[in-house]
Amino acid sequence: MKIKSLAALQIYDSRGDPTIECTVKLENGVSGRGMVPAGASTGRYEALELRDGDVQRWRGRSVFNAIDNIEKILAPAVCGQNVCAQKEIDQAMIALDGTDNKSNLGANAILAVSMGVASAAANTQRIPLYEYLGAGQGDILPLPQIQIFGGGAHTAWRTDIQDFLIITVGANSYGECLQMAHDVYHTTGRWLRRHHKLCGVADEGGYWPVFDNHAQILDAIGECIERSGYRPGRDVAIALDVAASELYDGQHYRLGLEGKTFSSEEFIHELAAWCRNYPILSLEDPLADIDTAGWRSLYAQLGDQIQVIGDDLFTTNSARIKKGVQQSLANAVLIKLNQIGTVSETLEAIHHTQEAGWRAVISARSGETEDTFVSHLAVGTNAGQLKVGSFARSERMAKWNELIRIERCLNAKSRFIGKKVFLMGKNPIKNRIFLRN
Ligand code: 2PG
Ligand code: MG
Repeated sequence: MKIKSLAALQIYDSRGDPTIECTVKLENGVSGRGMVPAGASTGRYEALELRDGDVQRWRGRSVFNAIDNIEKILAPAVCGQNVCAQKEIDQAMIALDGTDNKSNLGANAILAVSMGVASAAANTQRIPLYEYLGAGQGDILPLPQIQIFGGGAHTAWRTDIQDFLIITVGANSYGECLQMAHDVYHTTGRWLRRHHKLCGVADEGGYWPVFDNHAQILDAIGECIERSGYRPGRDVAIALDVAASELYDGQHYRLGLEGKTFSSEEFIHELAAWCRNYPILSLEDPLADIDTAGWRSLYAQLGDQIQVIGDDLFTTNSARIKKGVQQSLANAVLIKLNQIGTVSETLEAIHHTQEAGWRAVISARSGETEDTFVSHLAVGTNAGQLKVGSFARSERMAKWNELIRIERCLNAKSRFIGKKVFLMGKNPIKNRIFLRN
């Protein structure tokens, strides 16, 4: 079925910032829609999000130039093409842009079209998006990483570590994961209010807490897991997104909350101590994207015991992932569509990750829309893990809720492997606490 037209709009994301929505219409009247998210702690190797930059209008954040690029440059190339030729369409857009980081036409313009094309293709075939994206192979409901506290760039630097998340390793079904997340999220909210430590809610719906140091935060999560009736580590483990590129000045890491500065090895030492003292199962971006020696060292010390995820390090870029695999820098990759800018390159990045025996963790951004593409991507590719923020705010809940529908749609065919995702592949995690029954 051929593409008839593209219609792009400036809409608003969950931070109230402009973003792009593109509707792809087919000749048979069927359509599909793509909505583009935006990061706050963006990696230096990410594809470029084109903003108009006129400070008099939308504080420079409007996206009308990118929309113009869709209408004037991408539409003539994409219209008339077979909607199911995702790779060819993405390649044509990449060629029209002509840069390595899509800075000419904008990765936001290209991705809006690319996601819209995939949705329209699924719709015209009358199959769910997860089935289309995974060519019918996807049946695993992901284990969620759910944010309890937000920090870093998402809370005006009230804490340095960006995400304090939970992984419900004791759950036996996707539904049970959400029930456990509900318990821990609300217990934590009550606990914070009682202890006068609640400052508000962070960008992704997690609490914005007021603590004196990071150890207190980790203690609080452990206590709230227990108060919810779960065993820290055995039922509910902790995951951190350190987002360490934001803490690094090229030589040192700084934890402003403690007023401490660390060399790379000292920072690894600090993180390793946290991993020993707290039920931490997963560390994302523990080091800066340019600190390759640090990554190698941390992975050699901790890589067999915890999941080590590269986000800013890899930016969903297949070439960077392949290099990271060769250098043994991590054992998992965070996957974000807008870091690379097309659906087919995202699928390729997931493929290279899984081929290396690493885990792919599908992720939303801190600035999101009501689009649920990532829920379908997680199931379609059997990624086994999904991170979309907290257990609050509709742009987050839309993703968790879509998986309830997908589970129903898959019916008896759905699988939930839960914590077994950490035991799979060429890099199984041999952690003493979490993976016992
Ligand atoms: C991350 C994401 C989501 P942002 O760093 O993993 O938590 O944040 O979208 O701001 O990059
Ligand atoms: Mg991250």
